[in-house]
Amino acid sequence: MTRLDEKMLRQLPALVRTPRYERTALPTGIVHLGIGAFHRAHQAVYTEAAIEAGDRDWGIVGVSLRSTDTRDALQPQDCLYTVGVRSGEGDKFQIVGAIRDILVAPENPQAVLDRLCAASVRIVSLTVTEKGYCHDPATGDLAGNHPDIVHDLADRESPRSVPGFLVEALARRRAIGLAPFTVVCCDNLPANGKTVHRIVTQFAACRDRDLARYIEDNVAFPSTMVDRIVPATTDEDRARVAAALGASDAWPVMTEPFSQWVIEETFPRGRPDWALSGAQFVADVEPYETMKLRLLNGSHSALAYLGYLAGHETVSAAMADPVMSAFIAELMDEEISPTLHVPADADLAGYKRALRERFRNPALKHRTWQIAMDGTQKLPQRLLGTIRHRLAAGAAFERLALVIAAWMLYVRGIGLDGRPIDVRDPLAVELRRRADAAGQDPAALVSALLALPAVFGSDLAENSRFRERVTAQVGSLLRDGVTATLRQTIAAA
Ligand code: CS2
Repeated sequence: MTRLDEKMLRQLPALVRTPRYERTALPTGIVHLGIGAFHRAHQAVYTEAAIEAGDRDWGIVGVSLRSTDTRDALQPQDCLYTVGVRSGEGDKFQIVGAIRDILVAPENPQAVLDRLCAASVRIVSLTVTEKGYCHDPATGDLAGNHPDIVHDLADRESPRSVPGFLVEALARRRAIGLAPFTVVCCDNLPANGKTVHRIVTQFAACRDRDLARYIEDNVAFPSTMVDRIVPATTDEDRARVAAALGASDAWPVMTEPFSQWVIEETFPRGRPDWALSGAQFVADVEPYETMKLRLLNGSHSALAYLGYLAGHETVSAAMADPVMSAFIAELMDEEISPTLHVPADADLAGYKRALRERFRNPALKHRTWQIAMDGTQKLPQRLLGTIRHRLAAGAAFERLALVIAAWMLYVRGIGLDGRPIDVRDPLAVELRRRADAAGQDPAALVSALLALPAVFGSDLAENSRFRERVTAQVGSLLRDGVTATLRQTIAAA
């Protein structure tokens, strides 16, 4: 079968949407760090619409910070790829052309710095996942002892980390008299613009105070709330895309119809007209972000740990379990919603209903295992902030405690059925060591894991109510299993 590329575009079936502009003429306006599936199904699609509408300044150069996969797959396709939008009502396909080149940072960090210092580049956007910022998730501060940070402070010319690349590029632009780029974080971090601003300034201050002050005064870091569910692409997806295109695409992305992007309007050097595809520009993103992190991502992590332990491979399979789905609805309504400042234009009940529908989308095979990854980086903003809020209000948090308990059992690396779990987390080895030492004793497991200040801070580790509720739920999961514990938790409330 022929491979998707520039020459193939005109032969694709009429129902497949293709770029309607001259790609080769696009200058690079955006360098995107972390060119994974999420960026390609979200921000790149918004940028594509702006380019199609005539705003030609915004070609994207993607950078992979680790693996060569995306570059190797997309280069033979002239960086073209398919976005497949899947729902119960069928599939829609679009070929996106906004990405013009892909670099692999470890192969040639100098080439990445060169691109970051191009005069045409006005935006650097990021989807590098939570752990990509080399920070302490409990405090949001730069992790000064992270090996990549230690490396990048010693060797400025060939960075490995996000702060290392951003700060070196900003220093070089300043030295040659070029205005800085705007940094747009599109990861699920709390107050993501502010958080990345702080991490970058802290890194710069370790190099040179004056540079830190320059960044402080001159670089914009708008916060954004990004939302679109994008499961990892499977071979079955590739076959589906090939059948629709009549050509093969080695690296398509599959997603849902829903997409949302709420952006703080701080772009001193301009931006694409992302509003054309529905992006909302607001003065304060935080209420939207907290609502999304706590309701969507918090419930997602609940479905991941409880669902995985109950034997559900995907989110939609977990949601098809009536006890699990009743639990998720209660978790949202009773324990998460009361902690939110709902944005004035948001309809909370409608938002939650839509969320549960999205989780049920039977056409998306979103693995619980995928969402379970990197829990130590995700729990603070998804669940622990909500728990702190409930503790301070003297309110119940039985359901939230159950999710933390499920995470604790998950990271032991052995399921309730005795089968091994492939735990992916920057702290996986440490988690395993602590869990092994605790054995089958719930109190010992909870103590061992709560003593991770980067995740729980010191306040939660010392809170006896929190410790007690989580320990009780760990005990219940071990003794009675997931479904009985869900039932008991629902009934107790
Ligand atoms: C998910 C998110 O993998 C995960 O941890 O919770 O990637 C989620 O799908 C997105 O945030 C949806 O916008």
